[in-house]
Amino acid sequence: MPQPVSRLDPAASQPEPATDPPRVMIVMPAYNAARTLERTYADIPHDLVDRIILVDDVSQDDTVEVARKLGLDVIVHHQNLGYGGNQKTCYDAALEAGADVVVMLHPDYQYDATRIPALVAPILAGEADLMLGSRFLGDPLAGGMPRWKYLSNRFLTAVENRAFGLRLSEYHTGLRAYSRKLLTTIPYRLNSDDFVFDQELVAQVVAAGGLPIGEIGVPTRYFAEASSVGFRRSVVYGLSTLRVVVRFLLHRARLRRSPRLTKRRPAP
Ligand SMILES: Nc1nc2c(ncn2[C@@H]2O[C@H](COP(=O)(O)OP(=O)(O)O)[C@@H](O)[C@H]2O)c(=O)[nH]1
Ligand SMILES: [Mg+2]
Repeated sequence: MPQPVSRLDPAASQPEPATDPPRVMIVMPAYNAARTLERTYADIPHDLVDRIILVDDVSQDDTVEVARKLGLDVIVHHQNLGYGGNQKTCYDAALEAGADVVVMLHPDYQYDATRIPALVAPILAGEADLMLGSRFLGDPLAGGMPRWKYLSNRFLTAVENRAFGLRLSEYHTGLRAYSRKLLTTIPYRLNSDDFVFDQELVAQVVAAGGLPIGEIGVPTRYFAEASSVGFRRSVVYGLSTLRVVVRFLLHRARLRRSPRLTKRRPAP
């Protein structure tokens, strides 16, 4: 019996060259998370995750001690930079550490970390570069979201969907995942140091083009430690979000170009 050709080819019997599995890293922008960090950590799917980086933004509690005890990679800010400033350090550190997929998870136990495998799956499959864990695919009011937050979220989401040409169910979640390609394409360092950072990032992704966005449903959890943002800060956040939308529309219409909506020069 003649052997199949491939059997006769010595190269064909060699094992495939080993490729490293993609590295999934979690980043946690932390501020006063000592009471919720252990619970958040316990729900992380550790077999999937290469590294967990926590950036502490000068917490007034024991966040740093708890994080070190859990064995996380801890980076300490010496000045309070705010939620967006914190995330800049998070993404710089994850890219530096060689992450292929970066999950941003609030350490306040508000988002269900057991959903992370489903969140990152489309990125690992090369089908998405940004994935959002949406509370609005379920019933956020039943999960305890205050009605005024629910309504303002719905309003801002409708405005953003219209401007960005997307059909997402929410933009204001604290559970997100990004591909390395996304984080090296968009200039996130130019964004605000405040909460509106998250909205600026989505506008940058849309402006860049070619970075697909997806979402999965996550449960809504509200309890005292999970939410420090009150009415006044939410109003500032809402207005800042509308400003992001206006900036995006002006940029797209070429009426006023915005450097932060322009792609980064590709890394050599
Ligand atoms: N770096 C930094 N993070 C903050 C600050 N205030 C809140 N955060 C973090 O931002 C995230 C969202 O804040 P949170 O109060 O939970 O907002 P809400 O859940 O949307 O009401 C949480 O992970 C907080 O730890 C701050 O002043 N600086
Ligand atoms: Mg929260």
